[in-house]
Amino acid sequence: MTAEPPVLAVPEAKKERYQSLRAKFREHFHDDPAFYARAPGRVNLIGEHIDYCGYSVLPMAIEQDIVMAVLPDNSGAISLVNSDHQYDEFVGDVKTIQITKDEPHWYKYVLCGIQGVKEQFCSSETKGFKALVEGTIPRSAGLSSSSALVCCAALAMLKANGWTMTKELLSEVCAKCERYIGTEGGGMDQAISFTAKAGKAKLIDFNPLRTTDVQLPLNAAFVVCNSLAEMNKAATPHFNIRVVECRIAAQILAQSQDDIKWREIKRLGELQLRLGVSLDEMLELVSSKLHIEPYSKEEVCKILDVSPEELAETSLSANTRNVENFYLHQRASHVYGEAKRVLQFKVICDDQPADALEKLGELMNASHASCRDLYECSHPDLDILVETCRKHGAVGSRMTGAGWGGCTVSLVRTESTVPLLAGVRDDYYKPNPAKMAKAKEALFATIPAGGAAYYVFE
Ligand code: ADP
Ligand code: NG1
Ligand code: MG
Repeated sequence: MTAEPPVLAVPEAKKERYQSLRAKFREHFHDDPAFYARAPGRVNLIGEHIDYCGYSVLPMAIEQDIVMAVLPDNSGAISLVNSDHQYDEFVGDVKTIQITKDEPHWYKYVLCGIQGVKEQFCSSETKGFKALVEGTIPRSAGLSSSSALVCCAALAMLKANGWTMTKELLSEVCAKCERYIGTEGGGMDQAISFTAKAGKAKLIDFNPLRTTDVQLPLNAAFVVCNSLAEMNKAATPHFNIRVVECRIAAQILAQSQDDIKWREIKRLGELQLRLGVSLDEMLELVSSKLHIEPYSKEEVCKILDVSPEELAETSLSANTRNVENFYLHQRASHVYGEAKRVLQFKVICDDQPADALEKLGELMNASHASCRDLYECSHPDLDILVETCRKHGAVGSRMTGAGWGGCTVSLVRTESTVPLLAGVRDDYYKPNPAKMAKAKEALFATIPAGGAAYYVFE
């Protein structure tokens, strides 16, 4: 995986959309775009909230994407307009980008991508660009619209300057620069957006980043249902609280070991590597060393022998400084259990036993239960949706993405897709006119789509 994102001809089926983007670009900028950049969203099949702990995840890209029509600007100006007029226009300069962690305005995700690329190339003549941005990924719904926006902006910035980077480096750069928005995410979303291959899911390993194609069973289909409960991850501390709980759990477990300095440990995965033991042994360690009752900040400080100010330095982030209770047993149990389920999922896909679908479905159901009960990142509507999907034929169903709203992903036998879609439409969307009005975009079957690329008209 050392290739750069490809330059492709706009496919026949997409010409109308790209022509319409070109028309909107002309209308706004009175010029033609030079190229188009596209980055897809993703649906995570299994491995939730474990990428930032260092564990492998198993997502696939979806057809829905962010596309930018782009024209380089030698003056260094960045001019952004969104085809969705709820988003304000933005004008700035590439030399003076500032990404504050207060309000997560849409254009800040674009600036993250630009800044990430800019940092890789020390040039005194950095170009900016004009871009018309259009997205079809449901927003704040766990399908990674934020990362698609960051990745697409990075592509635009690269090509506007005549620079190149491999997909692998882009994945790492974009994972890092999306954190400028304030969330301490892992690297799953950016890696799948850049490296996805049509028809395949991917196992993504971190440190170092590595991706492996996963062949899903041929009779397996996936259905995504958006609960329509929105959750912007950068606008609340929920996401970072989980990151911090995992970090403190790893540090307290490290403190219980004679030969490990807890300050050297930031992730649950690092601790397992240092101990050189299995995930089952890590689960036993959690059970024996971490109590079920929440830890108060005072107790954490006492165990680690630090002041609250020092804890803020070693373990907390800007928006989690005031958190007083940490559910360490539950969060660490989820992470080690979920990491194990990802590996089991991959083995089933590789071996394809006769009952592969049932086995994969069981793992997805167990993942949902763990997200709901141990990680507490589900939402009542997501719990209703997974039940509804199972009632209408899903062999497995779970929340996907960060949660607290957003989407479910359900595994279904290919021939049961249509009845599942119809049943969920009737039970979940139809009784509520506001939901029903959005059902077309909210409820869809999906197959593994291709990764980020540049497009040009031939
Ligand atoms: P997710 O990545 O799960 O969709 P996030 O909370 O991480 O959710 O990011 C959602 C944010 O990304 C939105 O609030 C918006 O700022 C930005 N965003 C996503 N898609 C678009 C788009 N098409 N146009 C403008 N901003 C977008
Ligand atoms: P979403 O839900 O797409 O914002 C976030 C993180 C992922 C991962 C998942 C939970 C970012 C950019 N994305 O995704 O890295 O941790 O939650 O599995 O922070
Ligand atoms: Mg996101």
